[in-house]
Amino acid sequence: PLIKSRQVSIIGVPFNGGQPQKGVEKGPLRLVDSGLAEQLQELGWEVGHESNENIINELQPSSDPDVMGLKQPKFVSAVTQNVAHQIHERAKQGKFVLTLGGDHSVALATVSGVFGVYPDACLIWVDAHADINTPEATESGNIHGCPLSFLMGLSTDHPDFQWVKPILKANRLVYIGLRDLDAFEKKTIKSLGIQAFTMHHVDKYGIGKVVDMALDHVNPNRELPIHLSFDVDALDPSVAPSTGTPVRGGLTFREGHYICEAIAETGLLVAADIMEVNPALEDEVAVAQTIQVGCSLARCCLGETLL
Ligand code: B3U
Ligand code: MN
Ligand code: MN
Repeated sequence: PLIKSRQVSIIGVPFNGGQPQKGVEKGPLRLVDSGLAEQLQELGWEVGHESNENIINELQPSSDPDVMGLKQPKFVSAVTQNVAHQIHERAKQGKFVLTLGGDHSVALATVSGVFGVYPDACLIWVDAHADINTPEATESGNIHGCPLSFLMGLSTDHPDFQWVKPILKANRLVYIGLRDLDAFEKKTIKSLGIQAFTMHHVDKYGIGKVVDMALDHVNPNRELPIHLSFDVDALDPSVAPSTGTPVRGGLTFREGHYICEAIAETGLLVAADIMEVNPALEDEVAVAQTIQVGCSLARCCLGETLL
């Protein structure tokens, strides 16, 4: 495996500024409180944990008006730039980086940090949404719908995100689970030739073939480092109900886990994000279910089901 140390660094990012709903900032601590660190130790990993519970509030600016149609740009920028450095340091130490969101704008931090250390990495984005809107194109203004456009250099003129380097090439990105795309996003995926496996493809080919095809595209020789960014809304709402923008017709429990298992099995996974768990949404049973699923996806990424 690429991570030889068997050390994992859990980075909690209790941040909600990339979208309007409160509660997603409580995701990371709930995942850890339910025993995630101990579970990973059980799998033979040495576990470090940085909760970032104190830094986020300090980074909130007193005034943060919309800029170029984006909401809370200064807050999102400050938090993600800060966390990007932290993730870069951990990855550089040879640790597996497990980031717990927080909303998906935090991928600005995870992908920047990880690709700074592994420039030839590929990114597997598991999500109901494509998160590739530009400031010009976004209809919501929510930055969690935009991180990939910055990381790919499609949005270079926003003053608050000049620190984001365009490190992600179209042929190093693959999507799985898409089913709720804006018109601009569809057009962009097509025109850049980004490989995308929607739920239609999961139905058509089955998840085993989809993951094989996804890896064949971004990692044909199975030699490049892999970063997995998993938005729990990729899962069906019956599997992960407590998330901000649930969309019907998502991945089953097994399909979601299969993705993590198959990627872990390559030995090339160096970083994983578990994003958009919102413990303030739905009832306690739903929250507990979503937390459990988040933990078990993370464990699968770290080899739980490998013999
Ligand atoms: N594409 C829409 C909706 C959305 C994106 N990500 C989530 N929702 N979670 C947008 O706001 O950009
Ligand atoms: Mn997302
Ligand atoms: Mn999503």
